[in-house]
Amino acid sequence: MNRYMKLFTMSMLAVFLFAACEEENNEDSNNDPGENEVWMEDIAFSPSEKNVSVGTTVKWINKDDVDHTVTSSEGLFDSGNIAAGEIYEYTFDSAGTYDYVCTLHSGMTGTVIVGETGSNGDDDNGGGGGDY
Ligand SMILES: [Cu+2]
Repeated sequence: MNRYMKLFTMSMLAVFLFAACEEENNEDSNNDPGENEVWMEDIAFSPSEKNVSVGTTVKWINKDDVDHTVTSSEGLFDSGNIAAGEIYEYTFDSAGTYDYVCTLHSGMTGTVIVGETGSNGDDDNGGGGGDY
């Protein structure tokens, strides 16, 4: 009988922990940039380094209350001012490393690393991202 009580308690605990974790995950997914999204939040790009494959359209979403820009360091793209809540999109058609800045906030910088189609998964597993 004791053993059953212990098992029962353990399983109840497991269910409780699982529910708690799931709630946390849901919260995270609401507070994190989605796939192919970069958020402008707290005067920073998040994530500041983004790995995508060729042909990907990256969405920058301004979550701050102030304007930002997404401006390529090589002059490849320039969003102009992005107001609070606005979105800027750019499609990366060739592989490479693309640095960009916000021209309104010094030190607000980001990088998009575009890999050949099909090699992106390998890159992620290689530990470059750190998110996985
Ligand atoms: Cu900015």
